[in-house]
Amino acid sequence: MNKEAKIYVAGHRGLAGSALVRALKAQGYRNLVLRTHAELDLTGQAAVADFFNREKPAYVFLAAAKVGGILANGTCPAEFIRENILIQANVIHQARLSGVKKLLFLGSSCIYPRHCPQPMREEYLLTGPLEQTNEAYAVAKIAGIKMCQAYHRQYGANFISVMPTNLYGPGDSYDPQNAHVIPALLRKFHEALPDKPVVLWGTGSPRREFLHSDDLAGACLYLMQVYDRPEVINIGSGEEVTIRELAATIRQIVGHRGPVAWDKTKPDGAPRKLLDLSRLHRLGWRHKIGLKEGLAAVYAEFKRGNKLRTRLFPVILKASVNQKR
Ligand code: GFB
Repeated sequence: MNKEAKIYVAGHRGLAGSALVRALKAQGYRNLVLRTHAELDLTGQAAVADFFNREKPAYVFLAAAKVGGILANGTCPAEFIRENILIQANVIHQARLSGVKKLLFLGSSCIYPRHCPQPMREEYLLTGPLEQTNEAYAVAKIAGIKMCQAYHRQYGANFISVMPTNLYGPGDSYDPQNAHVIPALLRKFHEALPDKPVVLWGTGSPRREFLHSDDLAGACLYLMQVYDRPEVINIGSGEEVTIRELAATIRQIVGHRGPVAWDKTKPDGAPRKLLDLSRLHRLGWRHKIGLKEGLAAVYAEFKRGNKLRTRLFPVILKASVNQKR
């Protein structure tokens, strides 16, 4: 990828996509093509075909997806499977038709079987049943991987797939019901009242590996330069904690002193999802941002965003009152 190459980042407002744009700009890539959801609905076949015919990007980072935490996955499986399959099918197919030189597809560590040996090696894909809480999302992501591999085999397309572990970072969703665990806990502890327990979900015993989105973006740019094989490649930190340990760390960062309760009627999800990173490390990439450091930075960003919202709120309110007049 030279610095003038036309690069399309699909999903540039999301957690992964926004980090990719920051990393590309920081490395001097000047010719980025970006479209918001309102400008281009990636589930629409004709609109995506038209976009690729007009823009003809040379490189594509496919970071657009419908994503959410454990509860969102459980309550809206139809949306997760439909939207993700449509987005992937449209973007991957049109990328091939319009002559894209290389495409990087972002999968997820939930593609591996629920009872996968740990750490999870790339070759364990499709060796056992999936975790139920996010099966629809995982099946869609597996379809995306298989589509990249099929286009590689049949057409010689240089389409690669990466499997990130659980991500966190700036610009995440903080929706209490739909968010992933890190933004959900940051918000819960931040908004907690001193005498009421903060209610967390499940038993706290599942283990998760977390990676900052800026590290993910660094790895993706690196792999775009050095990796051309159809086999999937894991991206993670190797840093694993239990949800209980994660909660204790976040509680400390936020400075919360009140009680914590665990709602065991909510699902735990996969007991463990630690990625094997041998392939990535052999290629010469390692993460830089430690979990505690990353969490503190994200909490600082969350507080800045909150302040901004509180400051803007009276202005927005006044404007809407004025509009009604
Ligand atoms: O991040 P998370 O929603 O998704 O939840 P998964 C991780 C763990 O945190 C689960 C627990 O064991 C939750 O029960 N948890 C505790 C909480 N309190 C909370 C809370 O307030 N909110 C949330 N969200 N969790 C996702 C998949 O699985 O992983 C996605 O559903 C995707 O499809 C993503 O693959 C990477 O790690 O369980």
